[in-house]
Amino acid sequence: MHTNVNDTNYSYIGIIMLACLFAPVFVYASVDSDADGLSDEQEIVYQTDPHNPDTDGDGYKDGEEVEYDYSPLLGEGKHMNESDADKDGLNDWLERWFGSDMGKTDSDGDGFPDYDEVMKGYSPASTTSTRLFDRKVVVDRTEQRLNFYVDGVKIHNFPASTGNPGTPTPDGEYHMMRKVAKKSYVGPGYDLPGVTWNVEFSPMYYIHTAYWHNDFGKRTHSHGCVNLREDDAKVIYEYIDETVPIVVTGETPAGFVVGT
Ligand SMILES: [Ca+2]
Ligand SMILES: [Ca+2]
Ligand SMILES: [Ca+2]
Ligand SMILES: [Ca+2]
Repeated sequence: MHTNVNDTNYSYIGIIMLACLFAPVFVYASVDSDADGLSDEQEIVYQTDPHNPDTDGDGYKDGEEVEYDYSPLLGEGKHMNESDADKDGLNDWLERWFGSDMGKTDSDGDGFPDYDEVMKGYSPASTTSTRLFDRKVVVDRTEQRLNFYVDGVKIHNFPASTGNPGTPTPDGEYHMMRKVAKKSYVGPGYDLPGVTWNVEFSPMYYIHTAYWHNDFGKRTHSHGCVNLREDDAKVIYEYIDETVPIVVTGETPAGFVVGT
């Protein structure tokens, strides 16, 4: 007996059709071992347990938590922006936004920490040396806060004290003119030596520390400068440069205190 040519062709076609039918399943299937809505690969990204549908044991599945920006690691109704799994200063929500690894402090392995790269406007997920992200400082006089934005996202929200009603911090858009690590402020009725982390943004107007009070975020307290806590002022001093707009907005509280 000889094999019918047509039969042979049909069986080849059948095999090819079967292969086409199953190939996508084998190639694209994403395994979710614990059926919590996150694939095993995503569980690596979110630092969760791929074999426990509720990693933090708070009654909500890992996948549900991530979908609504809750942390699958912390429980207690905490959001992703309150979790920093690798403790590198960039919370989990920001790591997802900037595409960096929630479990690594130097995601792209270029020697520069994720946090430093983001604060300087570079991508923490790519070794490209081009600055990718716009940055901005916004001083909100109404709320008495200083916010630091990268790529339109608020990285820091520091309590501040701006100028009192009689000597308000002037509104407008500025840029850093110079930095001075330590300087004295002397004027009518005040003599303040050894003030740290000074960033001049308009002639005679600075962002700086203020060791003589602790009213940051609560009330105005200056002759026009923007007062910050020591650690916060140091962050601004370290990461700001001439390319970062400093925008002063809002209204100076008439009664000195926020909300008045
Ligand atoms: Ca899973
Ligand atoms: Ca959970
Ligand atoms: Ca982090
Ligand atoms: Ca890096």
